[in-house]
Amino acid sequence: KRKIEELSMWEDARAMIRKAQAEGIETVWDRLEEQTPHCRFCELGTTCRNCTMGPCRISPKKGGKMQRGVCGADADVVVARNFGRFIAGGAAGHSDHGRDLIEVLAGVAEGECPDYGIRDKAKLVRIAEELGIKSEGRSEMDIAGDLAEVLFGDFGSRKAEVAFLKRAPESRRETWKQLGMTPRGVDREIAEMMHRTHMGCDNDAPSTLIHAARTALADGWAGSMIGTELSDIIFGTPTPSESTANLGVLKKDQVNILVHGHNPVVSEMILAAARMPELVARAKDVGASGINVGGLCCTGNELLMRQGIPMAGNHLMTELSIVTGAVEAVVVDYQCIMPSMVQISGCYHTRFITTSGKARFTGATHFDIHPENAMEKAREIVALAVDAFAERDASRVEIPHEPVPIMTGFSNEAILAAVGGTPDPLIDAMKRGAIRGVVGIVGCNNPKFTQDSMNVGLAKALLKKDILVLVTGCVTTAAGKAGLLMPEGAEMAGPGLKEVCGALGIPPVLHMGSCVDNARILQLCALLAETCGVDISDLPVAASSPEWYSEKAAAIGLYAVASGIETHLGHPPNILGSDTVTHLATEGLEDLVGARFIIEKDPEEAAERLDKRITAKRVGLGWNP
Ligand code: NFS
Repeated sequence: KRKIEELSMWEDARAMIRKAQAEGIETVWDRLEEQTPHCRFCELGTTCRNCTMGPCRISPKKGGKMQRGVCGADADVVVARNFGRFIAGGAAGHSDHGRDLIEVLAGVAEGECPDYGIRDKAKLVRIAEELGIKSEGRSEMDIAGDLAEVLFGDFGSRKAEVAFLKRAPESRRETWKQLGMTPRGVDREIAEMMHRTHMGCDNDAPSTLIHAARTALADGWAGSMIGTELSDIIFGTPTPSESTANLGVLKKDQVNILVHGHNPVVSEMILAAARMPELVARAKDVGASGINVGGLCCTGNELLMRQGIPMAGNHLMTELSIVTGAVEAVVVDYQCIMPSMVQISGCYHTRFITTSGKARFTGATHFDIHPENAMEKAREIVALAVDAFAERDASRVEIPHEPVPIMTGFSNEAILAAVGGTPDPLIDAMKRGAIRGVVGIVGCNNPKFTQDSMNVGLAKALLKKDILVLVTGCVTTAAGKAGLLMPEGAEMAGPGLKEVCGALGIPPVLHMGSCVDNARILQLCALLAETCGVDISDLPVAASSPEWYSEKAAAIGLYAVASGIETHLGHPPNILGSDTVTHLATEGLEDLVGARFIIEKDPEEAAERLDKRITAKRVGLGWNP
């Protein structure tokens, strides 16, 4: 059995794991132990359940029995098919999220969603113009309607390429064209991935992988990018602000509501309802001093970036947040929500509330929220949470420790504004080596790792090498808890980065948002490449997802690599059963798209390898290494 210290690097997590154990509450780590050892065939990616002649498994022993499934598929084909479907799942998640924002925008334009509006009018006009929609002399609602129309079109089958693809450098688009990797439509690429991996279709591993990359690119340059840009238009483009993080953000004397999931469409309404005087008064009536809304995972990131709400935690803190006994309600939309949270909520007075028809949980209280009725439902939900406060058992409340301060809100717009409006000062700082490179550390927690040890270890190792770190998703709270999201964190950086951060008053690790907001990083890379007159793969930039777990994270990794950004993973996807697929991912892709995956579980070693790439790219650009 692993010691508590091996499960998480954080004191707030360890305290809650101890409390859960004392109270007999099962957590993700208990279930991982029960599931270990995992099925070896599944780990290698060599099980196939795509038809009922099987299920089949391919033996890792070369030359022996079971080298092919009943249909004749070998390990390469089975692994590639499984990986392709894995990517399709991730791309579907981000992209369906993006589509939900188009629906809100369309609803706003038609006057059917009175609870939503256009908070960033300038961005609406700017994006519309970028996509060829005339704005002059037209009403905002007309422009919004046209923008929604164009972006709905990105999901279909009638375009040669998705709209935002033109943001990518010409050279990159040419590479995609040559390889047959140009994403045409989000739903099209995902559906085609499912088709190709049906028995009897794409039986050539590299061909399947190329389409997997195309599907991932549809996510990055359309689904996710639409999610980000429209969220900014509807809810406001983030600007730098301060907040706090860790379980200490929960308040003993207040009604605590945690928002969990991904889409700001619901959580923004919950926050607005929680700030309504009549609901605050209702909270006071039940003996609380107010209503406190905290964030978990990516919907937390969305509200942190735009509204500065405190972050209670990342993926592995979600179960533990309820164990504090101080949470009246967890309000979820979709993605990354452990079904076990229903059971854990049931051990306390916590109301577990679902809001999306796409993500129902047996045993939860469901409010069917649509853009048309969102505020009315949000008020009902907050009222329910307030009333639950009366049932809180004070003897079971334990809020671990003081929250730490964090800085957030670094959208591309904010970063460019901070350096004077154009990318040039940033490029100059990179040229002279004050900032030697940029690495986006993104993604999840996975109970197979000591929580956040890789996320934080890698960030710290890179900072020392004067590499600026960008974070999104669940790495945000990790970096925040480690003190890296404050300007003072620059003390941990090398001399060059420390100087730049000091001059600008910014942290050495910049929080850029949720996981769909990795599209911001893509766009930033494209902008840097265009300004330098090179391809994205020529830049001294890289990406990493040290503790990733989800299909979505794999899709992000693949669109990063396919966009020319070398990407480190702390552990491999389930592909090792195929030499062809493994070789392509870790070597062959370099020749095709100018980047590849690095698999490395030691953070220092991973930093070395990313640094090597950055150094080589600096030399290539004629910059001092
Ligand atoms: Ni990203 Fe966000 Fe977190 Fe991982 Fe899940 S919340 S979309 S998948 S676990 S970073």
